[in-house]
Amino acid sequence: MDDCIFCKIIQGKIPSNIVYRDDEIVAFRDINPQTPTHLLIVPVKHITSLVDLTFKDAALMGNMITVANKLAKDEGIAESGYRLVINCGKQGGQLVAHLHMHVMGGRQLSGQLG
Ligand code: DGP
Repeated sequence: MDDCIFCKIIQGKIPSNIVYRDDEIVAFRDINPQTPTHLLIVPVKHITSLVDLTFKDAALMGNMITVANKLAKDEGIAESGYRLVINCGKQGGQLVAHLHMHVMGGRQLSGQLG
């Protein structure tokens, strides 16, 4: 996708702080962190949103969650706790139209969701 900011990050066309990469996914630090650790995990292939996933993407999603777990350990927040968030669509709060999982932690998070 030519006009997708996360595709450009994946392709190295715009700078970012990448913390993980494999054939399927890339993880980088959120430009506007809401928590001391705030990472974004994205699929390399352009998937617009959570709603576009099918059963064929089950392994990809498993990889994203497993990498989130690894990165939480790397960041030192696995024991204290962290939150994974995927916003989907306008009312779900999704601003960037490339599927991404937020990995957030490093402080006490609110019990409120939305
Ligand atoms: P969401 O609302 O779930 O679509 O979250 C989008 C997130 O993407 C938001 O927390 C800020 C982050 N973001 C937007 N543009 C950039 C960028 O150019 N670089 C990085 N690293 N993060 C970005």
